Amino acid sequence: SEWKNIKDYSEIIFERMGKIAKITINRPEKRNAFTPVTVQEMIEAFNICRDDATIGAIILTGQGDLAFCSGGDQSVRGNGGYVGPDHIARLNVLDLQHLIRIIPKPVIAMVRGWSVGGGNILQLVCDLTIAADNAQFMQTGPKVGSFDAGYGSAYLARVIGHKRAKEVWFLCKPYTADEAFQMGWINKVVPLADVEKETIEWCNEILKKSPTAIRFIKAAMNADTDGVAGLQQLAGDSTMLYYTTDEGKEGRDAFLEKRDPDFDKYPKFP
Ligand code: 2NE
Repeated sequence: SEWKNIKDYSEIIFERMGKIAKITINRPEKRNAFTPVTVQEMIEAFNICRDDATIGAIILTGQGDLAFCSGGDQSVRGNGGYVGPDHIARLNVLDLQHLIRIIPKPVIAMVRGWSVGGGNILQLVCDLTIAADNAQFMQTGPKVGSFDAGYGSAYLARVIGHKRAKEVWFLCKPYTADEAFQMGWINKVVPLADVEKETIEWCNEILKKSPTAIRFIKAAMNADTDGVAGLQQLAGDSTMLYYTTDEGKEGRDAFLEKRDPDFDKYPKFP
């Protein structure tokens, strides 16, 4: 089996192989730096994955061996954000971070080469990260006049600890794949030639598990770290399940039939 194109885009590649989707940032000449267009295309592709019941896992990666993503394209950075064809300066990568967090399917970052700046935050917000042994991880914000004080800082501190997270941001130094692994920043390091095979194996292992169980585990961890917004996701998943029960349907049916609901017949679990 091989990757099959799902939809054509200008700055990403969007493919699938069976139940696994792969979104590839395709600007290797810029170390896969993203523009508002790249981000908008990724948002659309992730939403397609979200709605497609036949997709169970999503890989996010960058084209080529040199970089996963080098963050926002500094050549289109304008006054207040990154500027696309609509001439509006925006930070739409924050919407993408949030989407990766809330999409109820596992998202796995596959990192070859540099993972830098806003690109490294995309790696961070993915559920799991498999890195090639040539991967390097770095935040550059304070060097290039930028910062991510959201997931990029507060959530990074949850993942690697406060001292380490401050070190990453204050010094802006690169970390090898092995160092990132030691910090708990990423899940596994494999030889460059094996990284896609390994990532697909992890996807296939997850795909054998109950998708609803995976969904709730992801939502529960978000609830713990994302406050009311995280709780909303877990609550929404509960509502979804409740809507599938006879008890939930009785409430809807009684309303539509203009009668009192009879909830007595449903079990009251301990
Ligand atoms: C990524 C890195 C370390 C790679 O270094 P190297 O030596 O392998 O490649 P080189 O020669 O620096 O890059 C190759 C080409 O890609 C461009 C370069 O300018 C160069 O172009 P040419 O000279 O060949 O024309 N390029 C690389 N990264 C780019 C970028 N982000 N924007 C525009 N062009 C880029 C090295 O390239 C590097 O350090 N890149 C910059 C990393 C960076 O500072 N990113 C922005 C962080 S801020 C951010 O992402 C952000 C945020 O903080 C908050 C919200 C949203 C975004």
